[in-house]
Amino acid sequence: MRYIGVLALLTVLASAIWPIPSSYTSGNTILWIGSDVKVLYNGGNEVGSITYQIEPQLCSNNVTTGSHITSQIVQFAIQKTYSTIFEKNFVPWKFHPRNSAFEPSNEKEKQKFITSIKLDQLAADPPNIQRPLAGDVDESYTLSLTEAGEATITANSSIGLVRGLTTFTQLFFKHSKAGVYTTLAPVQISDSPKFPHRGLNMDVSRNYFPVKDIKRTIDAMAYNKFNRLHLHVTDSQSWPLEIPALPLLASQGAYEASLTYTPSDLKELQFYCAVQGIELIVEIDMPGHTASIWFGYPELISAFNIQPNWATYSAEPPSGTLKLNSTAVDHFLETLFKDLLPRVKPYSAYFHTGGDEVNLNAYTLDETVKSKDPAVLQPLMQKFVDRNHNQIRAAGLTPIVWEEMLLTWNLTLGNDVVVQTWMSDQAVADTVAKGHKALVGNYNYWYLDCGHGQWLDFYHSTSSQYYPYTDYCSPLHNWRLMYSYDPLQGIPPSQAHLVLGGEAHIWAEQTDVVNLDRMVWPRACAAAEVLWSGAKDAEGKNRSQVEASPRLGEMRERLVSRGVGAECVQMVFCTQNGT
Ligand code: CP6
Repeated sequence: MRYIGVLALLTVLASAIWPIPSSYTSGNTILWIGSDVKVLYNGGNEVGSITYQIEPQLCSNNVTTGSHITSQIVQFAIQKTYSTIFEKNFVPWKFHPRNSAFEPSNEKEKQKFITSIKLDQLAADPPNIQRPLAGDVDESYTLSLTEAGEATITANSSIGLVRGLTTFTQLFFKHSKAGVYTTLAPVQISDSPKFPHRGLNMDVSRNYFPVKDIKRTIDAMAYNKFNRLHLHVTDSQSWPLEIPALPLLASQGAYEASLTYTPSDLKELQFYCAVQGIELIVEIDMPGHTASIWFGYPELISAFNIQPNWATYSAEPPSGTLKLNSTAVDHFLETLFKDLLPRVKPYSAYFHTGGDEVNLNAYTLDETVKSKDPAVLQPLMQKFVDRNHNQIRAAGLTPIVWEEMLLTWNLTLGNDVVVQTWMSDQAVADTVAKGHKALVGNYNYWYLDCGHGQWLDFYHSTSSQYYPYTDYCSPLHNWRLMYSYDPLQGIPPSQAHLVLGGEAHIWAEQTDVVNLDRMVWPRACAAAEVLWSGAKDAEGKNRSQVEASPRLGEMRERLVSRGVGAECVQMVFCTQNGT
């Protein structure tokens, strides 16, 4: 009890920055901030001092050179900082005892104001900052706010400044009468990420999500210092991605003609990510999870929609797999890559070729194979993957695959290939033991699709088949379970550097735009903090959920005030009266 009491006291003294910085001290001096505050970038030398103006949203711009995007990153960050602090802030009554004077007095003219925000970028951005390989971009920053009202953020890259400004916005509250203030000066923060790859995987095939909802998700990601949006943009159920060179993919494979992502939609999302320090990684899952290709190009697909036995051939209805030994499939993929990879490359270092849940039975019906013998299939799969990966490398990109390609199929993959694990902690250990870079995201912890009642089962009307995932959601994947997951559990320290980070996953069989926000937030915040701050505290113990809970509650309020429909963490009583 005593221990909890100490933690509660700390919670009151520290403010609720999420994810928690590596080092952070604060005081209790009140400072106000007004929208006339000057923001100076590199002493005004490089792009001049920037004062706030509401500009049309930066979106579908082209990125050409590193320096070009640097000024867009900085300008976007400043605009967002202003709108976050002055237009989308909240009154923190939920975090103070009722009937108490929880706010500073409103005699603003008697109070001290923040005079300036200095942004000092100590090094030029690397070229292609918007398409980093892991670790290429230094996201660390320091933040200081003096009692005299001088704020300074220093970083080695523009993205470091973005991360620092994101933290800066979390120091402020809206006053119930007027103005915006912090009670925490002086503040000293020095912060850097534990893992270079901090992602959210969003499945936009099982249900369609409009661009504007994906952009809201990107904003919420940036607010949590996530830096990778993995778009699982195709699957067996629909193919929403327009490929101009293969027009039937989307025209036949999307759920409905308007439910597609045009090349300009993709570019808008890529750019919207890039200016916030997020890399948009495209996945075209293959050879499994491809039944939606059948609607436009049936000759390429084996074992399509076998009724009522789809479950014999695939994980979900409809079944359907790219044929494994087909020159028509080879040509199709060459055309697909030639169209898509040059559009991916300006904004991403990676291309994800999937490879999960391939069902061997589907190849008994594939006339180019006619076998389910692994000894027959394995060399064909090796050829299939090698051919694809060589094209990806030729386009200047690095392949990512799901763990099955390495661990189930035992393929020989290039050293460059990043392996995304999902089935177990053992899979992470096995991947790095083979010398491969790994992404984590164990489905028992970081799969967000298990929300409220989802995935107990589902019923496919055409085939009259029940989907039998009866125990996957037990225990419920709540934020505390997600917070307890350590990407490095069971990994020898000598191989830890191969764990690039991980992703939380929102598979969308039972998520659409109506419940998107509450399925993802605030549970994904738990993964974000593990990935940015590490799963262990300074003493090497698992981070305290008791400490995190009220801080997450405040983060949830910040998300809601920014227009994200994040679920409630707990009742107001708990935070109004201490943890
Ligand atoms: N879709 C795809 C899915 C899943 C995977 N890949 C999945 C599998 C098991 C569970 C949840 C989701 N729906 N393409 C696995 C990577 Cl429990």
